[in-house]
Amino acid sequence: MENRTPSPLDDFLFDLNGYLILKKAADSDLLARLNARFDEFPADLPMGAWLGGAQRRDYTPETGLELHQAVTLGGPFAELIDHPSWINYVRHYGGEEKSYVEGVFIDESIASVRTSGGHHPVHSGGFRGAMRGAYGYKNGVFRCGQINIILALNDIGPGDGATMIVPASHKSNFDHPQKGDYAKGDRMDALQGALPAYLEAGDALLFVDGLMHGGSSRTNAGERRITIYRYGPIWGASRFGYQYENEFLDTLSPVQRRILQPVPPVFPGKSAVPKDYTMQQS
Ligand SMILES: O=C(O)CCC(=O)C(=O)O
Repeated sequence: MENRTPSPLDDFLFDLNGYLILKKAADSDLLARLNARFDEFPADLPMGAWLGGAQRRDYTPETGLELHQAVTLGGPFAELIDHPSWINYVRHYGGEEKSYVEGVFIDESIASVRTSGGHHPVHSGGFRGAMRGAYGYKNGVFRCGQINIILALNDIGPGDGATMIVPASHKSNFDHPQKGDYAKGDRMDALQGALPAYLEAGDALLFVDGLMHGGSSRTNAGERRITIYRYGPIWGASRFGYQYENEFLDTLSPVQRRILQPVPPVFPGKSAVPKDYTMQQS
């Protein structure tokens, strides 16, 4: 598969709205292999329990099963790291192009299963947004702090708990008066200005984390299955402190490895003078 490259229209729409939908990003073979692995997830995995190198860590009590460090599940999950449908997009928008720290780092990778009643309260937005997820464009280059790729593993339509986004809210100067309280689990279904991102299996939703977003209530039976991979600059750090075992990193291609660990750790007395790891990752 050829690497897809953002077009001038993509740049215009991403700048305007803060998100893009990449149609048919994953093919049916990759979807089948990811879904086969999801079929094996134990539904009763307790919060905090590990599945290999991945840990159940639900963002809220109502998001449903969220396996962090999903990338360590290997195979199809590792293929997503530098997937040709989006790697050039995330490098372009979040990879500090044309600087001495060019490249991307995956900050979080999540496999998410949502069942009826589940949702994720709205969060982010330009108003008092963290630098970590901020939208930026200056002097002809994008400088976004975090670009999320949500890949739909099954069709997500009305009632399925679609991710919702508030277009253009990455540039908001005001708080949304109906935002509600994340900590209280307020639902975003009726939030004015929010749109559900309906996806067909294999489509990917790309957005800057500084866009207001969350997950609408799932009301249908069955499961919504997605992966969430968050890409940021190479000098970033894991939000929750997760580290990779060298045995796992050794299974990856050099490009994939650099995306998970752009700057290998240097321990006192143990290494030669460190290299400058600010090389391009292609
Ligand atoms: O689960 C969803 O649809 C939204 C996910 C989300 O809000 C997030 O990962 O920050």
